[in-house]
Amino acid sequence: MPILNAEIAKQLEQVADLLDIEGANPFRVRAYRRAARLIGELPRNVADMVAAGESLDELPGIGKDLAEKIAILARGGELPILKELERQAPPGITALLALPGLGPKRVHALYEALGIDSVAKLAAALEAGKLRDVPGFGPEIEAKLRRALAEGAGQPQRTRLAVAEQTVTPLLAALRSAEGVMAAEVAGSFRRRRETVGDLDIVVAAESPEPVMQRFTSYEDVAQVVERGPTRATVILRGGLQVDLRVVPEESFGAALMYFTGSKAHNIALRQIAVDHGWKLNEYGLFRGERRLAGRTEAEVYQRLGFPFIPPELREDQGEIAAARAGKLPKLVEAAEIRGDLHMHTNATDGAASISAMAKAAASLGYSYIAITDHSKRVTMAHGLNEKRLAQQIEEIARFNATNPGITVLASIEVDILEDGRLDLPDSILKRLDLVVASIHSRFELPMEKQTERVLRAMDNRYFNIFAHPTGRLIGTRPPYAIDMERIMRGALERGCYLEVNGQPERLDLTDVHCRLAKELRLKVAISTDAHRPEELGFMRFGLGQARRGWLEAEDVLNTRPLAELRRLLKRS
Ligand code: DGT
Ligand code: CA
Ligand code: CA
Ligand code: ZN
Repeated sequence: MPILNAEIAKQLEQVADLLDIEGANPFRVRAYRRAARLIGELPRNVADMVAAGESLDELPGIGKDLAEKIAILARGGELPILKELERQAPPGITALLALPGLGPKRVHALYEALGIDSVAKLAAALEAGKLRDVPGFGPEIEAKLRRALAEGAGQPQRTRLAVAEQTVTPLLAALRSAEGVMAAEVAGSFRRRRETVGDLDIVVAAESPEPVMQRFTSYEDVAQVVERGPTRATVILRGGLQVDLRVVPEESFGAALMYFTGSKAHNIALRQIAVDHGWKLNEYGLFRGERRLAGRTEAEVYQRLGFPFIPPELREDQGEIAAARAGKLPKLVEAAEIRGDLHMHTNATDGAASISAMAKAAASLGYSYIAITDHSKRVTMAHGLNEKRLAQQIEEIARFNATNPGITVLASIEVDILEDGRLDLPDSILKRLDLVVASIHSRFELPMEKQTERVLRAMDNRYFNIFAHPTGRLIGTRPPYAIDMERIMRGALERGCYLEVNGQPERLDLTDVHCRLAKELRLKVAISTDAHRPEELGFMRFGLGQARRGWLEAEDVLNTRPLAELRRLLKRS
């Protein structure tokens, strides 16, 4: 999907907020707010306008400078001024904006008068009765804030896994290069591949903790050192993400990694098992009295407890311990088992690359097939394909396949499911495709019954194969639409259709819970990236994380099958 006007507007609004908090010139702030509102309400898609080379400074109230910034955003780029403002602002301060009654002006006043730059400091100031001295604050707003805080408002935002990953990679490299470090790994929800993380937890094995602690707290991206002890520290990075570090001796590394990987519920269950043996399990190891039974590796600790290694994605106390005990742990699907990717876009619609560039990138991942699934005509902002353009693409794919034996490109489409359950293109063209991926891009608000029937009716079309991003949610910004997933899955089984786990970091639907349901019903799923550029084929790792959290094995996944078998599976009777 191209950048939506709403997304551009949101970033302009963020610039305005941060400028306002900083106490910048009100005219400048107002220019950004006006632009945000204009873009948000514009009937046309700004990304399209930019792509078509139209100049934006003809829009009312948009000067050359703002037009350039909007164009950057419309092309999917980052706004330097926003990055800079975010870097300068105290890390927790924007969280205050989420509280009732607190706009940027009042946040500015709180910061000026009392140095309040986080929800925690605000809570403390309220407690101490200090707020009433700040201009513009009174008993009413105080009461409102108290109530909101009591209800848990302003809690730190969770960070999407992919965003956290950008932080993790360089940070781990920095820690691994510190003197005397033997191993450094991320634990916590990140390692369990949750969709979002509250904070990062890093475990390091080192000869002595001091050099690692030093490297960690002086890391260039650290905005604030919250806590620092001899073997543990907590920092907040410039983007606002918190990182907990724990340094342990090598003989405890496995036990510490296990402890900080969690989940808490999994840990508690394991600890109980240790206690039942008369042992003790903690972050230093598994002990009988003073004697260490295990701790150097996780596998060793699990083994001593009587289990095989339990993959982190399963450690949620959702039956994995009983399964391990019974020798019935699933053999979770792995990256090396993926043979192809069944959902991606090209520059024929809103993707950035050609068919051949996508195919070559896929071949370099070792895939033997991909499906090209551009949007259909209804999705106008993505310049969706009509019958004629799709027919041309089918021919282009045939030409590519004829001259490139390394990988098979399947002709496909991401066809829009219309409100009444019809598909956006006629059967006469759908039947010429190798497979049909279908999805919803409109009328998210239909009641559950209607939404469910809409999709079932679409599946009645004999060319429908895979229902893509089946909940429509965008993590943190758009809730899932109401749909009866079990009915959809049973409907898919009856008709010979499949559902997708979408690897885009803000989608990741089906969820883990849905994956488990699919497995229980014996419905296979496709794990697809929905890539809009070659690098995004790597989003397979996020889809895999979700599928693994849902206990899926290779045979549960459509795109682990060799091409011939895939074709058989896609054939509807
Ligand atoms: P998050 O950060 O909210 O996404 O989730 P986690 O699972 O990363 O939780 P976090 O960062 O609070 O703690 C990391 C791990 O440390 C957690 O998964 C298990 C372990 N842990 C934390 N607190 C406790 C506790 O009170 N008891 C036990 N047994 N383990 C704990
Ligand atoms: Ca964590
Ligand atoms: Ca933590
Ligand atoms: Zn797509």
